[in-house]
Amino acid sequence: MATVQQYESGHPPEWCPGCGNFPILIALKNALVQSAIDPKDTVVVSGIGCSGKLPHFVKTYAYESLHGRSLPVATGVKLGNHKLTVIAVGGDGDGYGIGMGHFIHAMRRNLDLTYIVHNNQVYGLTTGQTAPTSEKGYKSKSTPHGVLEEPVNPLALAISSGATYVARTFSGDLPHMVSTILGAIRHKGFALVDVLQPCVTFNKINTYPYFMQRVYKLDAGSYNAMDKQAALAKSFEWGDKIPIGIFYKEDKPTYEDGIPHLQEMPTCKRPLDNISVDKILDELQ
Ligand SMILES: Cc1ncc(C[n+]2csc(CCOP(=O)(O)OP(=O)(O)O)c2C)c(N)n1
Ligand SMILES: [Mg+2]
Repeated sequence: MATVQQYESGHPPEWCPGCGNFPILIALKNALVQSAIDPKDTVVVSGIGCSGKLPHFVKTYAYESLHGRSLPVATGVKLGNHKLTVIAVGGDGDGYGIGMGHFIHAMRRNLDLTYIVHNNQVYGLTTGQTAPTSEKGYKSKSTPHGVLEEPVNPLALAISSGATYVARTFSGDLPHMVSTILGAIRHKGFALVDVLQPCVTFNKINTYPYFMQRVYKLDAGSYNAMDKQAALAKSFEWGDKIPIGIFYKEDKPTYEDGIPHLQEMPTCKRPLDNISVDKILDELQ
């Protein structure tokens, strides 16, 4: 079994002091250790953003892709070798803004992926513009009079689009993050982990104290995460109280389960002996 030290890449993160990305990175490494998956069988893929730097800081296979494109790349990796554990990470702008189409379609497919969204409700890397999850009225350099739109509700979208593990956690609660991310990695199907991640530099509204006063854990004893309607209703609770935990969980076949050749072996292991590259090239001309 690997140790947390074995997941150190040797590149220290350059996030702002106090950034909620630090505990997410620690939680991911601890969840990977507890998952007992060999680091060489793990791929972490990101888009672009402060959060998108994360693959640099974890010693697995890694890919920092384009803004909003972590899920298409993660999908390609998974279909190339479905034996790998594939984890996509990125920001709320990356996943719920420019990457929104990919987000919904990846969930419809129920690919066996873990998707961790560092939801700081702001564009961090580009110095503090309003994001799709910024609260209505949020003022920033891009919306100086306050944003007019309603924020995107990622959990409601995930539950209604076909994701089979839909969870929210908080970067101020390390044990909760570790168990939520570990559950997502172990889950067979598309797992969304939306992390409430204060941006200490640009978001002066959704701060650590803001969340400390509001966040509460869904009660595993009384809350039934298999009830889709109840999960959808719960996903709209946001205000004086903000629930964290597993909102929805379902066991159903993955996209990979429906692809015949993957039942024999991973795509990357298929022999190429009887494939004529010349013939394919001729057809393409
Ligand atoms: C196609 C494209 N459009 C815009 C950008 C500029 N850009 C880089 S990161 C980013 C938003 C970052 O916000 P978020 O995804 O929430 O990540 P954070 O930095 O907050 O972690 C933008 C707009 C880009 N790199 N590529
Ligand atoms: Mg952001």
